[in-house]
Amino acid sequence: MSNKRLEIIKILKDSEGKAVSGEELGNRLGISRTMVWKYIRSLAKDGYEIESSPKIGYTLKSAPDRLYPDTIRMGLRSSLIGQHIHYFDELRSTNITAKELAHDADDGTIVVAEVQKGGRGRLGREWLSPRGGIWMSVILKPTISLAHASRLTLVAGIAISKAMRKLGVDARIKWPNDILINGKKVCGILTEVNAEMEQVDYIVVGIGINANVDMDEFSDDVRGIATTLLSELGEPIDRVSFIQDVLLELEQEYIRFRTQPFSGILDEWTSLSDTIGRQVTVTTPSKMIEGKAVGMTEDGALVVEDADGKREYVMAGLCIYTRAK
Ligand code: BT5
Repeated sequence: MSNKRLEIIKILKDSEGKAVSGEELGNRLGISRTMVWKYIRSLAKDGYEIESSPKIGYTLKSAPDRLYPDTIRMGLRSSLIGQHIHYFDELRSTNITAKELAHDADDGTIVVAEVQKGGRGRLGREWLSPRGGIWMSVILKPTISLAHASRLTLVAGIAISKAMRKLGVDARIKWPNDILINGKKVCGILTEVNAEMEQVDYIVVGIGINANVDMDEFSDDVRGIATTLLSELGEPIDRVSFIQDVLLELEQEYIRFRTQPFSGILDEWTSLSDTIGRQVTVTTPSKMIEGKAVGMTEDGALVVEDADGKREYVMAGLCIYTRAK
């Protein structure tokens, strides 16, 4: 979006429902009233509802519910994550596009799509991504070893839960990569790593959030296990301000990750965890582990203790709760 269009939106937003004359807009932007009119028309084409009354001026009635980069950048409080935004109305998967862009991209670049046609979870599982959700991938380039890459999933989980909790929902993290509200999945995280000689080249953290998604868009299977922010809150959220919040929380956690001992992040993860303290069954490709989830290691492995006190450490797997806390 051109800077002039952006400035017009900003001025109209700041005037909080009061009309701004074409003359004032023209003066402030250093352009003619005819040019102002042209910009207003092009904004209307993109879904901005702008009332224009002769002699009085222009009033912004509503902005489109779109995650346009300029709209996100306006009011963005993070200074690294989200500085570069690649936006698509429709994509196969933001993770695929992020991996294509990653090599030449700056740390903190994000890829966002309104709809994904081939969204993916772990092990190639399908991730339903209809309109109204937040489907994005964050490209990160920390100087860390491959062994520590999975820690970024925990970092993202903390950031997203914190942003959701600010909306007033009881978001909790289910190991390893789900965010739940009242036991139902509202968000999934898919972290993919590219490394050379044990040194991380880039990490793509794929984040799928069921924000303003209509539950009817889901298949019966997914409807049974999923929830959306819309249905938890009973009204749609402002996706732009929410994504700005997620990016800020993510940046703060990312800085903490790079500058402080990992133990602080582990403690926070544990306090937001839905899994620790529960009886679980974790299925991995090679075995099934049953017991109580008692903690998490520095590498992101879940510690499961059986009835005899024997401990197993699980890096990845399908975790099912077998009994309530
Ligand atoms: C995940 O996998 O939870 C990771 C999902 C990551 C999605 C993001 S969106 C942006 C980026 N681009 C991508 O292509 N992916 C990332 P997993 O733990 O394997 O869970 C997958 C399972 O969740 C599926 O088998 C379904 O049962 C269920 N599921 C599918 N769509 C869902 C949805 N929208 N909400 C809740 N559950 C869903």
